[in-house]
Amino acid sequence: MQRRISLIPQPQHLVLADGDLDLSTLDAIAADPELHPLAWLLSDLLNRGTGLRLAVADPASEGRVLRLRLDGERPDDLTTAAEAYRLDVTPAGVDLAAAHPAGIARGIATLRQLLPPDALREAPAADPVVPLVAIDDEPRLRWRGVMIDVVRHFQPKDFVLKMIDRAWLHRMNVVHLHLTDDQGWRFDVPSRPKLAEIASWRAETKIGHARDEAAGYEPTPHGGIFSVPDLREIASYARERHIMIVPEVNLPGHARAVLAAYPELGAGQDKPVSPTFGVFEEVLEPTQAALDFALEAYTAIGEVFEGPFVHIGGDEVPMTQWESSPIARELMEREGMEDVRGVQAWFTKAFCDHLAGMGKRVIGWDEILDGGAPAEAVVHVWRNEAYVKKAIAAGHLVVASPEPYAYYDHYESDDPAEPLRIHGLTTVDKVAGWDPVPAGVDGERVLGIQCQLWSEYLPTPRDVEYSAFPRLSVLAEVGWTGMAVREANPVQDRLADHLERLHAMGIDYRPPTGPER
Ligand code: TNX
Repeated sequence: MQRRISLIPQPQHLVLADGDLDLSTLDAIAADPELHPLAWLLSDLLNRGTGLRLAVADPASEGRVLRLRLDGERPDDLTTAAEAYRLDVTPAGVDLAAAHPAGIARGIATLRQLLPPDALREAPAADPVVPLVAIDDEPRLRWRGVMIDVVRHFQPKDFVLKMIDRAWLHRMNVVHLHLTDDQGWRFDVPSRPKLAEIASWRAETKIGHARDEAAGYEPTPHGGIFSVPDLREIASYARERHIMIVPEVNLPGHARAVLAAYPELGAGQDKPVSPTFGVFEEVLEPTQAALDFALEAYTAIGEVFEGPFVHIGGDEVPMTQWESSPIARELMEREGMEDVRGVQAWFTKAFCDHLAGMGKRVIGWDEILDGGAPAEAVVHVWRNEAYVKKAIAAGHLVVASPEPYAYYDHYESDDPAEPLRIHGLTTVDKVAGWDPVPAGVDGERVLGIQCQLWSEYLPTPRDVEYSAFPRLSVLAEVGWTGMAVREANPVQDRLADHLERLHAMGIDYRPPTGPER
């Protein structure tokens, strides 16, 4: 019988041979010293799901081993070459080689998918047996991410760690944390104590859909904040798995929570942390005090997460307050700005300069293009693909998250039994058919793709994962393989087998057959 092997994402080259390798017949995991942390992680995961105990040994070990080794000249971080790997499973053992430790991390994810799905459980439930294969693999795109919105509904640290693991299993490499918005501020800046005291809590939350005014309010306060040690733990957890955390501090708009704590940084209205969702006109005033606050927040977050990118948000910034603000007028005159959108550009440039001084690069939502942004800022496109072209024409690199394909707070079908979602319709088939590099676009300018889990209507981790999976699995495929691979071997055909993995990992996914009733 033809053996079936259903990996997601599909590796670029895979040759399956007859027979299996029982990892319990191996002596050890032999690894280069630099790879020992990954080797121990793999050892621990094998132990949990299968009961196997493989010690980590030095690379000179002879005999039958599971070998992890660095091979060839080291590519730069965040290149496709950095994530390339070769995985050979033969009767003699396992050989996983890569030029960069990130490639070893991706190869481990593939090896875990070669095991029986039950090996992904938290206690021994499967034999440590893998098919004999030769895999030669490398992603199509450099940035394959998922955004978690811990603001609209706070999602606890353990859930963030789980999502890092899930991203890892799908060979994704970015977890973007949306940490600040109108409805809350979710990371502690000890020098600004009112962020924890005031901005991280809201007194009530709008029930049902924003449109449904009669639905009323849930009167229970909602909140939460990550302490500095929480953030450090998230940072280390991601680093061990070669996943980049991109922290987002969304300014100068979506600022209701900051302004509830520090009203003097805005135009002076005294309003609470927002209990409703949408776009609000409150923004930071373009004063030195507001800028100092923002830069302090960026310094704090940039120090905790050592990765090269900080997300400055910048979406949906209404200009109404600045239009009538004498302070904004004065700035416009001083800087010779003709358009009030220049005020946002003034913030964007100051954020970019400050973060560049910390050795960081900025990424911001595509609205940063409207008033102009320094060319080194990466543009995170969310509105539609026209902005991919616009951003590239303006000299930027792009991360593509266009709403129709990458927003998993959208409905999954038009079945009225679907749970409440914000709007939209983003089916598995639609995600699977998405080519993130539209015709006529230089693929080198598209850093990659990302899906977004906005949580206005996803109040608990269970809701987030139900809406994320399996669409996120399909998105991982879209970032890893090109259209030719996906046409020859549709990801939908591999999904049923993959759902067994999601189930074993304890993920409460939405069944592709329809919502549960
Ligand atoms: C638009 S995408 C927003 C978010 C919402 C989301 C809901 C973006 C940059 N801004 O504030 O949560 O739509 O789908």
